[in-house]
Amino acid sequence: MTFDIVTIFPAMIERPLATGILGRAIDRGTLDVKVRDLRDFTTDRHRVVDDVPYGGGPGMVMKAEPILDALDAIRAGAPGARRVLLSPRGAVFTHARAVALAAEQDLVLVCGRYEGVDERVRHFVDEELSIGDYVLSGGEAAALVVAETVTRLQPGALGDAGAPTRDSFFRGLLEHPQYTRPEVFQGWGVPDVLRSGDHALIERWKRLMSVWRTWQRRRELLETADLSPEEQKWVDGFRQGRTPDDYLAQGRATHEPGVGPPIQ
Ligand code: 9D3
Repeated sequence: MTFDIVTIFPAMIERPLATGILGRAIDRGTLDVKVRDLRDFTTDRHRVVDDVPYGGGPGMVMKAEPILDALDAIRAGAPGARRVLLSPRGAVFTHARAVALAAEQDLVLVCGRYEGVDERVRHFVDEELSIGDYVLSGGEAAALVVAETVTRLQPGALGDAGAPTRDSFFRGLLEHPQYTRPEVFQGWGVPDVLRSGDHALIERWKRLMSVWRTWQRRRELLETADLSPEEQKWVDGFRQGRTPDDYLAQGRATHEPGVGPPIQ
């Protein structure tokens, strides 16, 4: 896959891309990223990329022409690339959109700055994406979010053999609690079930806690989550005031669904 990222701040993009999963994908040759300095596509002595807004108002607007010239130059190397404008007015980027973008061969990510981008740029991109309802100073952080999310979805991008399958198993639920050593930290223990060695029970506990967490923190996700009949039964129970304890009663090693109070 290739990414062409158009920005006036290449340095905001370069180091993060060279790090972690993205960096490894680049090193392995499965990902090629070109960061394009928008100012390289200006033709004036001062390399101007912005101008005052028609109709007045605060701040500056990004000019269309340098962006279009950058898109034309990129088309030479990646003719069919999908063009994405990162914009606070775009559709919100979700896992589903990431899956769609991950199926593309080439992506162009255009980062806006200032108060926004000349509206006519919209006619030359395939979609506009926002990463959420909060204000960034520009599209660079958003482009990194999209690049990392899409790269993770590429086959073989993750070192751990189990992780990619888990990702494609994304079911719209929050994760269960996780623990590592020590067994007691500052008086807080680890649920006994996780140390029971009973793998079927552990898997059931993980699913139950995943549904419970989602019920407690992101209830709206359960409307669209991909639930098994047993998981749906748990949700119905939570709706009637039941808690994970009610479902762990049989065959359970301890009384703790999650973390208990501090112990001596
Ligand atoms: C004062 C005018 N702003 C109203 C909130 C408009 C505005 C223009 C440009 C706000 C932010 C930006 C810069 N942001 C982005 O380019 C951006 C963004 C974001 O701010 N939030 C979430 N996703 C994205 S993607 C690009």
